[in-house]
Amino acid sequence: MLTIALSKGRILEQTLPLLKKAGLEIAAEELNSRKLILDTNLDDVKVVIIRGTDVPVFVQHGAADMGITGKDVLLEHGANGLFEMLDLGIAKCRLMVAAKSENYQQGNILKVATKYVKSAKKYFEQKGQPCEIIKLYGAMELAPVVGLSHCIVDIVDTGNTLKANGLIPLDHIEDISSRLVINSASFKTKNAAIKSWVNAIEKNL
Ligand code: PRT
Ligand code: MG
Repeated sequence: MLTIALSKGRILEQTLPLLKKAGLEIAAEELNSRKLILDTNLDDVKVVIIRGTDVPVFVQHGAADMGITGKDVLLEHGANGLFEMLDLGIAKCRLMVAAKSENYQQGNILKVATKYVKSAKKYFEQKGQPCEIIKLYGAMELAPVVGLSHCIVDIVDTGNTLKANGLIPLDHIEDISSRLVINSASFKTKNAAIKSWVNAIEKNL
């Protein structure tokens, strides 16, 4: 039995066609049901559809053998207990610094609002910029507008969300896309099955 953890939301929409091309299908009735563990067209493969941030947690602890989630999420989680096997090239975006203007810093300590605490810390540390990270869970764009922070670190795609809130994208931190991750123990114990899925997915990218 193989369990695959998928991120719900925008990543899922782009994941299902990839899996279908690799030979794995989830019936619409399953997807639309309230079940948390979904059956697939294959008796020995089950799927769980969860928050993207929970995917590396399930995979790290072996509750899922494989998973698909954003690189932004993986950078925050760290690589403990899992391998990043494939860049799926879906749900592409950029992790960026954004602010009201280029001269966003006031004082010696930069106030940064973000949900990407680890990535933001690492980025400003490497620049030698002392900063205070203010952890938010959403609506980061609001923070500089209401004076909560000097800048934000957030995902940017079209840039429309920043623009709508009077912010401009400034520094590029990382290119983001969704990745296939594998539980490190499963990679040994279920090696043949996992390898054949990785190959089937990769072949059809
Ligand atoms: O919203 P919730 O907390 O429930 O879940 P989620 O936000 O984790 O799920 P979802 O469906 O939004 O998917 C998030 C994942 O998709 C991220 O982890 C990224 O890997 C990837 N991704 C790709 C994006 C975007 N593009 C994206 N544009 N995630 C978020 N956004 C948001 C961004 O946070 C900002 O608010 O879209 C806005 C910016 O978009 P533009 O086009 O206006 O620049
Ligand atoms: Mg979202």
